[in-house]
Amino acid sequence: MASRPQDDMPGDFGTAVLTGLAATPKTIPARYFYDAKGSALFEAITDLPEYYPTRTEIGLLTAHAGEIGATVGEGRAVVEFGSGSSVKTPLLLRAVAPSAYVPIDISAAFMAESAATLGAAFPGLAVHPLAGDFTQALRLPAQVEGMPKLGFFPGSTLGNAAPAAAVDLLRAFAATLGSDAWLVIGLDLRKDRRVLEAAYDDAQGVTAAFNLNLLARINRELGGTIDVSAFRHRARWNGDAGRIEMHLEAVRDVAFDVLGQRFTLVAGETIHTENSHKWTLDEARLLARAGGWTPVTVWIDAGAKFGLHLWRV
Ligand code: AVJ
Repeated sequence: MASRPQDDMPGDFGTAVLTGLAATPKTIPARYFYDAKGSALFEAITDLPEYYPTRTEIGLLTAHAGEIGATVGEGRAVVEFGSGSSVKTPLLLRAVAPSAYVPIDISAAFMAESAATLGAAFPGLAVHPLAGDFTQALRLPAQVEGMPKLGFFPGSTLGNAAPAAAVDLLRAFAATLGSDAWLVIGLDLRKDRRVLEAAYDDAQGVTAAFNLNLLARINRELGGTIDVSAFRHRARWNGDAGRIEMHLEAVRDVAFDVLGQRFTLVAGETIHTENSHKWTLDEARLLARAGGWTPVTVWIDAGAKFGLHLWRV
């Protein structure tokens, strides 16, 4: 095959890494955590004693999915922003008896796998995966045109977005789902910083491995020469911004190459790898309104750790 100019150009990951490492302060977008190794490490995080969000949200869905079903009614098309969780998605689908299920994810391969698993668990349910970027308003598959929609965005994944981007994302959801839509969204609550910092810096070091895997991924996929042992995992609560920040901190002066470019950090300098915003209930309500939604119901666990919200467009 003839050589094309693109053959020598970095892909999305390479471009993001080169741009982020050239910036001050250095940063890499959190979405690049999730290669095969990173996805497996995230699964392990969700089982950690310190990481309360997943089990708390599953508890809320188990307790209240029936009320969600009674409120939104049967026969909607459930549209999940993300490729679907093997535990949370079935809890919702069982309760709302949908006419169709549309998972939306950038990664068509990953989505096909989880869509097949769900299809087997719900025989007779029409599953129409959509490969695309859900941060933009999308045209849904023709098969669900005319059906009223129920959006699903669990996991407090919205927390990765800074406030303005979070509002834009919620507006894109409203545009994608159309009139007569509902949204079930999980949002982590603000709480004691010790609880938050432990959730993102667990005793077994799984979150540290998850964060450091980003450097290993750069070495694997972009021919990076990073000495991973020159970095340590950092998780700290930023109270002004209302978010947990994860960083990779250089423990000494360090230099390395990525895609033929040289980068240096001085001891103590960090690469900012993730923001995970936490909201009070008032902030969550403001976020809903700014994003084009009307808050209807919120369910909170007994420890006031996590909120499961039901919003109407
Ligand atoms: C998948 C983005 C919701 O922010 O809690 C877990 C990712 N990072 N531990 C979160 C994550 C470190 C998680 N989200």
